[in-house]
Amino acid sequence: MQNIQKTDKDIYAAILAEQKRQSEGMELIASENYQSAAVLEAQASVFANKYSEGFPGRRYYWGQENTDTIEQLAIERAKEVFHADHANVQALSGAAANLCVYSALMEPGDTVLGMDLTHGGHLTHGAPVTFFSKIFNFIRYKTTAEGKIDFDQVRALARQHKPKIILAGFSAYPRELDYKKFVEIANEVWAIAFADVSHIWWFIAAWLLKNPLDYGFHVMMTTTHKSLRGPRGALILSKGIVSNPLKKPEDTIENIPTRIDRAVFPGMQWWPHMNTIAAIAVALHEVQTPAFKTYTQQALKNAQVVATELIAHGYKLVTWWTENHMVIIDFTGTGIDGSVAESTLDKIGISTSKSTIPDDPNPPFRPSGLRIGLPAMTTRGVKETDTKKIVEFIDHALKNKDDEEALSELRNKVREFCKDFPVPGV
Ligand code: DSN
Repeated sequence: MQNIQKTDKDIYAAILAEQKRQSEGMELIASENYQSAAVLEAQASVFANKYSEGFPGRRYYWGQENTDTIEQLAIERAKEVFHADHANVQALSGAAANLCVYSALMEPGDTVLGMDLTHGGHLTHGAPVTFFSKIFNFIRYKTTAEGKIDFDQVRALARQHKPKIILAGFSAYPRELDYKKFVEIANEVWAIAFADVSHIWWFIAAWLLKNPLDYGFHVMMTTTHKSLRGPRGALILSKGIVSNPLKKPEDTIENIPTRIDRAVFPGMQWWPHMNTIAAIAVALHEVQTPAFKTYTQQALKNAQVVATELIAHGYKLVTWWTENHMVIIDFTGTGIDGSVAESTLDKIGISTSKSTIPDDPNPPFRPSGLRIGLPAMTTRGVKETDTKKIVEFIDHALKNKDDEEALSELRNKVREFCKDFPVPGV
């Protein structure tokens, strides 16, 4: 950073301060992770200088021989990793990608059946506060009181509302999804099956969780900055000929890839960020290494150690287990809520995120749950024994939440612990 240091002291100071914050703190927000030095280099490359609207071989400006190379590599790598017939790598984020998928496959007013935000779904799956929900009609399925998806309800809502899209995907759900059941229901009502696997795609890439595209899903989306450890962007992946869910002869499934590309450009986004696409290609290359598989296996072990240890310390968990990288503590009846837990842990340098639980008796800004995720700390090298220590830090902090002295002592211990686990790229 010699150049920023010389030209912009304020931003340089802020970058150093953020490096210190990240290094001295423990990142347990389930959607956060660290990009490798190679990914950061690709993002900071000269591809940031180029306008490249269009797709490889079909651009509007000249000088695209190198942008075509990187985008084609990103596409080919994404298709290989995800068993997809088509990949669009241009979406600027997960939210933009979801909007592109909706607009590619539906008309305004059409219906999407997705998971309720307060039961683990995502804002962009139709939360009433979003602009998306003014354009499309979102119907929401929920989980049972035990926290698992209620497929009887999914089927009943699908029969009643005849959605164009049935969406499987979540932001706070610690279990694997039953894609076969989703596809059965989608086929029954002639809906497109769309999976948002942003949180879990790394397990899919490493064959630790099922790939929705192998189970008859038509479209799948993932962000690239969570477990992929790539830049902030998204991939939209789809299959070739599977069935004809849109019913009109001109709308065969072969058109889904074309519709998605058109929805991204010229429909919604116009200019791709080529430096981001270069970094996505680098991250996808990293995913294809044996080290990445070892990383995902370790993350799963770490998350399961957190679940076991929290239960041993007397905590209640949504579904009492995890099959992915996240654990959700249910604080109901304990006199504490997710918001208090989040701010208490922040005081000792541990970042987590409050979360609703199924049928949460509390409002969303003060929900009863806390989501803890292991992707970032696993990237920094924590193993099972370290993970047990992390649970002890959490437990001590929550049991001493009003004791500032105890919290300050714990803050120092967390800082010491973090010294053994450096942040990549710092
Ligand atoms: N912000 C992400 C999460 O925490 O799940 C989702 O976009």
